[in-house]
Amino acid sequence: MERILITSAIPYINGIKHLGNLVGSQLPSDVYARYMRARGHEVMHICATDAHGPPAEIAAQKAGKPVAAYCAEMWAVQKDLSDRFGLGFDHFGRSSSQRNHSLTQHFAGQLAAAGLIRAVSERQVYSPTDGRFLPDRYIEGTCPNCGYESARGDQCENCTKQLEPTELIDPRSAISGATDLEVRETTHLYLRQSAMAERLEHWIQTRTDWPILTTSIALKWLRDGDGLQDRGITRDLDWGIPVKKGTEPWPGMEGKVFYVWFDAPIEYIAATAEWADATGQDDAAWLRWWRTDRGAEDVRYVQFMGKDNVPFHTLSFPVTILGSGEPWKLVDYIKAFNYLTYQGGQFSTSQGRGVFMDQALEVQPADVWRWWLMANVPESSDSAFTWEAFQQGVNKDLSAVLGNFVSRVTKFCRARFGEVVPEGGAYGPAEAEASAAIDTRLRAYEAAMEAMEFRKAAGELRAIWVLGNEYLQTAAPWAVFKADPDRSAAILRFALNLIALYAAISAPFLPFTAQKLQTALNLETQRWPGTAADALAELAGGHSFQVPDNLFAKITDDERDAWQARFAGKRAEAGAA
Ligand code: B3M
Ligand code: ZN
Repeated sequence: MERILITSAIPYINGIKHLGNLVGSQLPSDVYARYMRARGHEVMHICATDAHGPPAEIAAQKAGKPVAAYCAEMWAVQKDLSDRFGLGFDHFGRSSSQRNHSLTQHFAGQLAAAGLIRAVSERQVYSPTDGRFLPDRYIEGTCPNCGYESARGDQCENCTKQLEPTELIDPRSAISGATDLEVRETTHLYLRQSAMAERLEHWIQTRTDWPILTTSIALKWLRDGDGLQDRGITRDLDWGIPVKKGTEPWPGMEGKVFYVWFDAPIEYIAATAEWADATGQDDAAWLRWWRTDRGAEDVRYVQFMGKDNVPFHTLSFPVTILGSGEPWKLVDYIKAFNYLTYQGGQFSTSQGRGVFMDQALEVQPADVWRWWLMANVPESSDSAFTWEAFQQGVNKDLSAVLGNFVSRVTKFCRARFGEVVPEGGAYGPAEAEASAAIDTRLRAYEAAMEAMEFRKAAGELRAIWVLGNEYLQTAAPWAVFKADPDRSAAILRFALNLIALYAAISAPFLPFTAQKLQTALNLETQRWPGTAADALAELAGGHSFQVPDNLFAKITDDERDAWQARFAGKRAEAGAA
């Protein structure tokens, strides 16, 4: 038994996440966590909302709410959706927690003591009317390139040109519309990442088991251009974690907060502490996951994220960890994902393009989405969501294969033998052959899951479902029933055992369906199968069951077209900022 710490990139608080976000970290992380738990490992599975940064402030302002209240509300919305998608985190925290305040300030203090922080004086736009410095995206004006009147200080949304706030014509504050903007001096703290470049490169080079996608992104940022840049870790904002040196004030830094990307990964640790608090445990309970001097030396730590998050997890966060000089756990393996595209374009939160988590559940149950998304997870390259592909995948794999198998077996059994595992007959060569084939696939499925090759794993799982259908088709219990009812009984007993096996091994991908099957079969626990032959002899004759409701409805062409039309445009502003 191993101890495995699993974290998923923490989604920004501003708005409901789309399916591209979901499949890029939280969903695969859940599938992996469920699998590892099912294999008997001790798992700590952590996620949270990323509560800070200008997007949170802007979204709150749009919603006309104080930012803390807005974040509390959106946290509840995201937590609810996370539950409804079956994402089984041990704790779904928030980066604005008191734990994260303390830990972030603690790390900053440690880094300062190690000489890894320097103060830099900068010139930045200040708005006397608003009484604050304005981040680039809080400044609006006319685009010098295309004349668009609501261009932002960092980029023009209309022509996509990257801008400096000083290039805008007639600049104004996006908060108040004030035009009396001026440039003022302000001091910020910089993390001396450059001083850690060699240590980082050595650490990355020795991670020989990392996937190429992760290592190549990390090394690119480490070596390209001028190498690893020092990074500003403070901002002139109201909303965020106040800059402190541990518990002490930081002279000159009054009224400033830490940069969102400084405190967000620390929330992985803080959320584990929040978990201990929420479950009434002491510090030792979470430190044994995070401190190698407090029991975490044998923990394997795996992170899940989209590829755009890789630099922050291979460079910035490790600088924080290593630079602290304390024995915090470093990540052992980073699983990064490419992008899912939507109908030939991009999923986009800002443009409301694609399908969002709440909408998805209005048209299909969570397991259907979980299956399709994981069977098409953008692992080695981007992958494409289209409504045609979704319809095809769902109908073929779930409805025609798994759903159909369960329905035929349970209904035929009920009709001929009642809702009870039939007793007569014995397994013969057909069952031995099916067991052997399933065994081979099962081991391949396990190997793919261990290696976090989820697309391949989904393929193996599908192949195991298919083997059941093929067995049933050939054994044909309905055809032999009249002449040889005992043989028919043995076939159904084997097939009902297959359903129990499917419940166990499908649970990481289809937790709700697995639960339904488990209930229908009156199984108390879901045990991971050893050999297929053993597993398929587990349910003995006489064990009662109930025919479950149809597991998956076939998606009709009309439904597909209706959804495609419904999700063709921009989502109405419902929490999406
Ligand atoms: N919130 C970006 C994202 O959701 C960011 C991840 C933080 S992980 C510490 O993609
Ligand atoms: Zn423009």
